[in-house]
Amino acid sequence: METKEARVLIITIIAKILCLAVLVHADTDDEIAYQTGGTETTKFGQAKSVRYLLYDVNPGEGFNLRRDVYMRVTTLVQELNKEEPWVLVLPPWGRLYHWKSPDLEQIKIPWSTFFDLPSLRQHVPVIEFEEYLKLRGEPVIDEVYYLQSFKGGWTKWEEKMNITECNDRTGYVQDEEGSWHHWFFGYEEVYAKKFACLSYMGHATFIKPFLLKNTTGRCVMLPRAETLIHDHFGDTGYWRARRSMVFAKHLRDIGDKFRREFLDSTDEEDGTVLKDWTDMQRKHGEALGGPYVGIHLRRMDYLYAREGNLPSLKGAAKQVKKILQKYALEKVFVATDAPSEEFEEFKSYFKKSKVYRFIPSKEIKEKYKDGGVAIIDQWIAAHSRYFIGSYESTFSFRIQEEREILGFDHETTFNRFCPDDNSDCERPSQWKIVY
Ligand SMILES: Nc1nc2c(ncn2[C@@H]2O[C@H](COP(=O)(O)OP(=O)(O)O)[C@@H](O)[C@H]2O)c(=O)[nH]1
Ligand SMILES: [Mg+2]
Repeated sequence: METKEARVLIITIIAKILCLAVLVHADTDDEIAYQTGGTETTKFGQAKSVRYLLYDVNPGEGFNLRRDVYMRVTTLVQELNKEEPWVLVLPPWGRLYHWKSPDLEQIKIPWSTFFDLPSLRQHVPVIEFEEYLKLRGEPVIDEVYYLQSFKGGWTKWEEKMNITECNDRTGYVQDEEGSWHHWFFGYEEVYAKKFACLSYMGHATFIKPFLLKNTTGRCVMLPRAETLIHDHFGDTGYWRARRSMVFAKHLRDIGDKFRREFLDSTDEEDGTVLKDWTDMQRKHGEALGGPYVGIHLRRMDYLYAREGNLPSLKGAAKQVKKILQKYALEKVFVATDAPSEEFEEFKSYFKKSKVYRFIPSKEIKEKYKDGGVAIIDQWIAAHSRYFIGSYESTFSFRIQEEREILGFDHETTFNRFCPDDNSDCERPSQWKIVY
């Protein structure tokens, strides 16, 4: 009798401790946000609270390299989730060097402006920064590790990391109470509790043990995440991440409308109907594309940055005309960052063919900003029968990847403009999709 009572008592105590443990962990209601749904979760494991990974990229980097960094970070998040639940906090978009449109406030832009979040979530758990702030109930980031390269460069590549002093000015400043302040995407109220510089040479997942064992904060931020390199560039994992980065529907719709109205291009006729990315696996050549040549004519800072590797406007027109003839096409769609005078000059070299550029309405520009307009350009260019990109432009690379996903023949995708004095220039590398 006594022993039975004692047993009941012990069981009750254990149950209470377990309950308490869960309560202690669930200090905010964020666990609730990540229930997978359904009531059939009967297995009891150790209750682990969700942790958050936030990152940022070197302020000088453009939109399309940032997309690549996102992919590397998702590889890390996937690996972390094999051990305990981690959610990726999406760094708000803003203050990009190329986003120069006057009268537009281009900060604190959520990812949903540009990408389809449900699609991203089919790859890794993600939330917007503002959602994180709401869930957390306090504008705090627990630990910040500013990634930097090892001082003095390197002669031998090896994976290593070390908390060291900061090589450069980081922009993070500490107040009297010990809190750290920074631009933090324009959220002035946000502060960090801890800050350190982390010299790093390695793949993205090399930091995993450090995050699991050496950090305890609920939210860890990694500025300069471009320091993390791809674990496996171009493999199935790379392409899963890439495929999950589906553009927001409102942007695709605008691009599709333009294709229909000006370029005689519809998905049904062109073989480019989009499916849920997890079910979509199209063979090369299944996509035909709309009856137009799509080009990405990178100008502006590239005229200096890639001097000697870009054609003149006249030279570019000449190369396009050759393709129009070869494929018996009459229309050209131009995605470009060129000012209108340059576009007009380019257009003037065509006598018979029609040359189009997407010009956003005031409303579209205000709603979707320079970033959204650039995506619409990428979307339309990606659906062309034949694409020509600009030398070493990540903007062009992302279009080529989009075409790989859609199922175009390589011949029509991996092409670039040659400089005027070398019409036989090297073709871009062919990063073919794998499933
Ligand atoms: N709308 C539009 N913007 C462009 C185009 N090309 C470049 N840009 C802008 O310039 C930026 C170029 O930076 P980035 O994305 O890093 O590509 P990269 O510099 O060409 O490798 C883009 O993100 C756009 O903001 C274009 O064809 N159309
Ligand atoms: Mg760039």
